[in-house]
Amino acid sequence: MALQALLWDVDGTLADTERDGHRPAFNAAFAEAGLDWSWSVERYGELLRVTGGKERILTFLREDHPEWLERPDLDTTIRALHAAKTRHYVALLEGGGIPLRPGVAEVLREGREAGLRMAIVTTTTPANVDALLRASLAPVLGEAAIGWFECIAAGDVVPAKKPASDIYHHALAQMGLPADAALALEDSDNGVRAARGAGVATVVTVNPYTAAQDFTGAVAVLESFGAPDAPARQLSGTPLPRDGAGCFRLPALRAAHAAGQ
Ligand code: XBP
Ligand code: MG
Repeated sequence: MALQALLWDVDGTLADTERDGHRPAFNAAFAEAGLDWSWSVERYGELLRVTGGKERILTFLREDHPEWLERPDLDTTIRALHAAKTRHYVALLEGGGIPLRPGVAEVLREGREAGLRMAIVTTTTPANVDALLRASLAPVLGEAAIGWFECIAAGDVVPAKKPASDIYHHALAQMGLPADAALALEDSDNGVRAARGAGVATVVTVNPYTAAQDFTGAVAVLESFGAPDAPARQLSGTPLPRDGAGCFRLPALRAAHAAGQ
């Protein structure tokens, strides 16, 4: 089936939000609550194997502070910490934003101009998506670009987060789209498993936290989509075509989708 839609992951794919966005927001929430927990860049990388902020805090407590699991208010405490973390994350983005990754704006624009449908398919909290689109996407592509995503599938709307495929099934159902008409853009092994489990062909753009992961099932793995001043390498998979400046753009994604059928 011809490519009809691009399904975008957010964290690590649209922008490198984890190390300098989510991580400091978690740490600010811990400090605000009077807790002496602080996630280093390295420790956060380990905790990233668990998607979802509330789930990540619970995993951290299991591993580093098991005595907390006995507390009757554990669930409430995690929810409160996570709500504070979301507040800090949104404020951080509003205070300056985190840039879109190389080539993301160009691929979005080409997709839009070609009449492709687009959606967000993410584990992160909806308020975080909204903040990122406003702070990082709108200044580059204009306010109207926020509306290019006909569906924002995010957070707790499904019971199981990535690597479960629920969020992809949810987005496809919302869009009335068969899986083989879509291409997923992801940055992590959990994302690939989620998309592939729903039957959606997937292209990966890695980041420093995910570069060593196993992307079995992805059609292609790229460093990034690339920019004219910073062309990207393809790391594995079906060789994808580049444009004259050495970048991966919509023709590359169409080729990836065709190869993934
Ligand atoms: C992203 C995540 C998220 C963020 C934090 O995964 O794992 O949990 O780290 O978001 P993906 P919340 O890129 O696969 O969507 O704290 O809002 O859960
Ligand atoms: Mg991601």
